[in-house]
Amino acid sequence: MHNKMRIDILTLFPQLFEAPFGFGIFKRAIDNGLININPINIRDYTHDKHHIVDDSPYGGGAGMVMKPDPIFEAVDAIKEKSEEKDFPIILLTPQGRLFNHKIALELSLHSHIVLICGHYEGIDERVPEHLATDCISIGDYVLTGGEVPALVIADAVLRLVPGVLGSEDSPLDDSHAHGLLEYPQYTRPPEYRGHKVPEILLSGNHAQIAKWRREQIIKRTLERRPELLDKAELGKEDKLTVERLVHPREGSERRKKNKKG
Ligand code: JFT
Repeated sequence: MHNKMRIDILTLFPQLFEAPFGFGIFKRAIDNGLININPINIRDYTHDKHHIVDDSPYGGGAGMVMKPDPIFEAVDAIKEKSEEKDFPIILLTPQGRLFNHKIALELSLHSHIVLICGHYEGIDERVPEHLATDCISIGDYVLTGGEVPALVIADAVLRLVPGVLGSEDSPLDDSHAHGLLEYPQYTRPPEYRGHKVPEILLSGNHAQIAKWRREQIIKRTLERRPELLDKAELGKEDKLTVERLVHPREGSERRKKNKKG
């Protein structure tokens, strides 16, 4: 089992990756040698005088397409140095499979991954067909390029590397690690602008607090992301909570009244 992770990011804008990893949790992890984030400028792998990385599309059409050769050559250079022989080479693209926590967990098991970011109207299809081992999208909306998706993936994966979060926080506690949304959290003051913290949380009754939190998890997930409940493995108590929320208690009067026929 590895304990370190390297992410190479192929991009036309390597500076975009400086600030996001230059502070807080990721800075500490880099300084401690747990993770290595390595932006690589695709333009460094051109051979012409003007370092051209794009060209007009075959068959016509608007805009420019990224050339395959600098990207293939940049990956060749990475392959020559890599310690892991079957590392994932991931292309960020709106045509990829949808990213989620399970994919983040799978990627975090590797000691080395490569992310390829494109721009313009897209990348020559030979990159997804013959170079990338995986194509991923972070969601159904349109961005200008693959850099922000690469940041999202790097963030989600790197925080799962042992030691990155420190010893206190465990990625096992994550919302989505258990497939449901989290319960609401509060801190001081107990009342702010007339809005009170739920009384149960100030009661000191830990059993009741645990029960309330579990109900909040079910309630929120049902209201905001009901499709997550279909996939989740619920206990008996959770199922009763769902039942109670979906069919709020009605007197027999009202039930008769609603019944048709
Ligand atoms: C957008 C993207 C993802 C992901 C890669 C490359 C160029 C711009 C573009 C926009 C519309 C149609 C190209 C990218 C994404 C996402 C990823 C590129 N563009 N064609 N947008 N939205 N969720 N991953 Cl290369």
